[in-house]
Amino acid sequence: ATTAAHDHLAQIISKSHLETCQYLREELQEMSCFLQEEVEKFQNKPQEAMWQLCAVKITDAIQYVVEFAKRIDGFMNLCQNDQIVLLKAGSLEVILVRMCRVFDPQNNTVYFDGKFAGPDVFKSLGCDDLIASVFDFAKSMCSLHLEEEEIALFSASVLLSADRSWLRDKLQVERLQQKTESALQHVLQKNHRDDGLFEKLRTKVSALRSLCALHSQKLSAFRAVYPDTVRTLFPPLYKELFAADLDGTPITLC
Ligand code: 4D8
Repeated sequence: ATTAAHDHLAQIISKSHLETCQYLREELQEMSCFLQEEVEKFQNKPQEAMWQLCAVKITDAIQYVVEFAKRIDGFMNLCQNDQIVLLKAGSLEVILVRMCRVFDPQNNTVYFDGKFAGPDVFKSLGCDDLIASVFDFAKSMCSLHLEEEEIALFSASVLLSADRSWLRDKLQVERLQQKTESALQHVLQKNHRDDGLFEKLRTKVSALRSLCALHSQKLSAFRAVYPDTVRTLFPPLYKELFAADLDGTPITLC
């Protein structure tokens, strides 16, 4: 494709990203960290209540990712099955990519529920290993110092992964992903980032897959102990994406 075609796609995807990423990085600069007594309030929550809070927060963030997907050229032309397959497999991955925008690597905190929170805030989830891995991931994403346009295109290429199971038209997704990736490479070149960054991002893709697999494991373990909490208190969209095997929740994605 031509430079103009790459620029055009990069622009559309950046615009969609900026319009759907909830916070501007600058807005968050003035935000403070939770105080010790606030941290303790999170830590003293019952496990179910903290899980529910996180499920609600993740669901909010996912709704913005769905909006992002809908604005990507070509995504809406995919059949509904493939749109759902891509969102099911990729929306949490995109959230974890977006997390690096609201992560402060200096003091290992992330913007959560109004302030910056360290891993200790999530203690009552009982998933210390998952939280530690997610924070490590965010830290290493931050060390790549991606620009907003690069984050946008990387998020889009994660979402448009053509190797997801159950895709009906793999070829069509592959074409979209290839276009997005070559626009990303073009932008990296333009930004003089051809220092192996594209290859580093590939390794991030496999890290994302492990993190999401770990999240699913934690959810099934939690669900085994607290089935009613999940059934009655978790957002339907969260269940549909991560626990659809539980009950036949109707499709609310598209
Ligand atoms: O813009 O929507 O406000 C994380 C969740 C981010 C999980 C959210 C979370 C985000 C993952 C809450 C719980 C990333 C932003 C806020 C809420 C993504 C952990 C921290 C969004 C970017 C930061 C800021 C726990 C928002 C990983 C998940 C584990 C469970 C056991 C449920």
